[in-house]
Amino acid sequence: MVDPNCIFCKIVAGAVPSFKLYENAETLAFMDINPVHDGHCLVIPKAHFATVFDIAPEAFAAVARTTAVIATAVNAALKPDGMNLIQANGTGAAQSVGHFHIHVLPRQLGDNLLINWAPRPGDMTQIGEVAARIRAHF
Ligand code: DGP
Repeated sequence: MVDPNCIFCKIVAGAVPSFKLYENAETLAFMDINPVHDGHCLVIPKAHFATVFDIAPEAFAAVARTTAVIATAVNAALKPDGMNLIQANGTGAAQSVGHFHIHVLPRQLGDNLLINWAPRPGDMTQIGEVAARIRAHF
């Protein structure tokens, strides 16, 4: 299941570059290009499912297993004040990429983050450096 117009399918295929953290047969974890805080990354199924309403249960389970691994590594690498796992479905929930994904989102005390945050361009050098710190914890 691949959608040729999907940016995350292109990342899975290697046609679009990303800071990959981890992958296995079913899932891929990579850095978010618009990080809210350092360490903000995404976990996706390699197969294309648009939302939680479409994803196969086995694929959701595989994403959940990888998310636990990634969240633990991000926590060890960056020691944030807390962490949210966020998953959006549909425009009303501010889903902007129609390929199922879970945000692993480190938090800082007092950041007053709204769930529907405004995207801001990331610093690619900084994102790459943070990815290396997280990978060191696998
Ligand atoms: P959502 O709004 O919940 O659908 O989150 C989609 C996220 O995907 C958003 O935080 C930005 C990120 N994103 C969008 N395009 C790209 C891309 O080409 N590369 C990477 N690494 N992340 C992307």
